[in-house]
Amino acid sequence: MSDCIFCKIVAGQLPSNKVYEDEDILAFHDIHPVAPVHFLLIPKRHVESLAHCDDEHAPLLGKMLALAPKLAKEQGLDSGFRTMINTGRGGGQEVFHLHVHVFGGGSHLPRL
Ligand code: DGP
Repeated sequence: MSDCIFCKIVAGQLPSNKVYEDEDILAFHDIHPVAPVHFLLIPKRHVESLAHCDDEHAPLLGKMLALAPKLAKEQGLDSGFRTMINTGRGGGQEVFHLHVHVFGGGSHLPRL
């Protein structure tokens, strides 16, 4: 998607503070962190949101979620972390390229 910010980050056309990369997935620090550590896991291939996923995306989604604890540990989130996927405008999504927020650190996160 030529006008997608995260596709541009994947393509190296926009900078990012990278946490992890493989053939399918990129992880980088969020530009507006809500906690001392806050990074995003995204698929390299453009997928608009979780609402645009079906069975075909299950391996990719599983890979993304399975990476979250590994990367969180590497980022020093030893006491835990929160994962969040905002989906659609009603779900607070602002960038329409699927992403998993992973954040934590500091004293505590607010209760949901
Ligand atoms: P969401 O509301 O779930 O769509 O969150 C989008 C997140 O993406 C938000 O926390 C800020 C982050 N973000 C937006 N643009 C950029 C960018 O250009 N670089 C980085 N690193 N993060 C961005």
